Amino acid sequence: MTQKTVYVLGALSVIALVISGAALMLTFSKTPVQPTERTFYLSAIEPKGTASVSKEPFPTQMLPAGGGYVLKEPDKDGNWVVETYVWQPAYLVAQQGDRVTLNILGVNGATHTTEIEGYDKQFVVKRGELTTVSFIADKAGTFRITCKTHSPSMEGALLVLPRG
Ligand SMILES: [Cu+2]
Repeated sequence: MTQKTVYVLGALSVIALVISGAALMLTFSKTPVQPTERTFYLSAIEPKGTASVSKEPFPTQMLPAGGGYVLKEPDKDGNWVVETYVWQPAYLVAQQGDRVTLNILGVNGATHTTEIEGYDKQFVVKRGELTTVSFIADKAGTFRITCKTHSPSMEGALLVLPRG
């Protein structure tokens, strides 16, 4: 086999690969993606930071009210605490028509009065319990998942991508 033949064969293989790749992409793009089950596992958590006034002064700036942020003044030893309530994870993605199931574990905070806005889902997440909410995501858009007990920080969203 001459070197030129090897080059030609190499070029032909590359062209064949590109064509088969394109055909594969075309096949998949024509296949409608069927609605599926989307199961999410979330937790209601409370990250916390502590510091001593001997190393870090107590902040002078107020945090927004609403229960989502907590700033505790220095104790007798000069230690102060900052904490916030959040969903983990906070942002969920599904496609229109999917069955979405949220399993939410209450880890920190006694209760969380929660709503998925736009889907008319209201429920309370309790510490130590797994709250399960399931529905068909038939509307596309961004739907806030808010805890009324810990605003404004305990907020996430369900992003439902339009199908088609
Ligand atoms: Cu909460």
